[in-house]
Amino acid sequence: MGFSRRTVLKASAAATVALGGVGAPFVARAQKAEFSYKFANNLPESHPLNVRAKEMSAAIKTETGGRVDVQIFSSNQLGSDTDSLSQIRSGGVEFFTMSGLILSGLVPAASINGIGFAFPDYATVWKAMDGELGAYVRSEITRSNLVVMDKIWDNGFRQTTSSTRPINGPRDFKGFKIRVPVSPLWTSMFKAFDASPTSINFNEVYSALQTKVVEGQENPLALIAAAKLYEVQKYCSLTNHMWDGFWFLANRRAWEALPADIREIVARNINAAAVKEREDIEKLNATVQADLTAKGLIFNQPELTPFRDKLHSAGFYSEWKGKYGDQAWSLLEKSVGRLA
Ligand code: X2X
Repeated sequence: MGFSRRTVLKASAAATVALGGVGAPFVARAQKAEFSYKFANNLPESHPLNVRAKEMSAAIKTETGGRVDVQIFSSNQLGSDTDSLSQIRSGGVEFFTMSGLILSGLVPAASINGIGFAFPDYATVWKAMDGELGAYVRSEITRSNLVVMDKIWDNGFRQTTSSTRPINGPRDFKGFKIRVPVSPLWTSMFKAFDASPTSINFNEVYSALQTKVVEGQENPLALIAAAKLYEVQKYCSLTNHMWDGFWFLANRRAWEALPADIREIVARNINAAAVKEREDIEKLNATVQADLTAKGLIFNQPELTPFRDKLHSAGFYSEWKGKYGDQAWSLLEKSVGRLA
């Protein structure tokens, strides 16, 4: 130790003097919140989900008089999606947004909105997810002992990028080395296209593309832009093959530790932020393709019917109908029309 006791005493006395009369009330106001909760997610800070989450956190702090502090950890700072799913269950994190497709590792029904080419447009998505289909999925999530907020956040309709070749039709998927999120539905769907899918968590996608461990990946345009995937990809094919969203999950013990009036404030602000985030993505969708083109990505719009036909002939729809069961499948078909 380089300090004598006297030096330390002198230094701390000096610090007290330096803070003076201003220090004391400031320290009192900066008291730790009664409920300091971590919110983990896998998206870059600039993505609308994190922009709206920041506003949401500020509103929660104000409305609860500082009792609740939601701290946001973007870009998998606290671990990959797979890690975060364990943490939300154990209470290592209190809040986490996760794609229903990945959550299906724990709650099989949660991937149902990702069935290939099921949703024709956003109007149909929100009607289903804010309606009966979403309610069914949330009841399944609740059964797994997680808490889930009512409004699902938008990730978007997913498009395919590649460093080697554009995808003009299902045949171009043959042997295509594509990264998919960790989820049986994704693997099954790209296998049905005769592609060669590899499950990789999102926090490793950029480097997997950069080092060419895989040729391509698929994600919504808003995220391709926010995560700068155009830096390591050349083509973007508008395959629009599925709609994906994020459920806002809470650890049950942490949620139930909140008094009822506080819970109401927190849930209301989270759901309001989700609705605003959906609008942000919708607005972004009008301009993002032009932005990505300016950044060098080459777009093409394949005809989509042959992709859907390929999934049919590979038995994809009947296989998944069997897995979800008749109740869930009929809720999906009630929203989107007949699939299998
Ligand atoms: O991992 C992905 O590709 C992402 C960010 O879109 C999901 O969370 C499914």
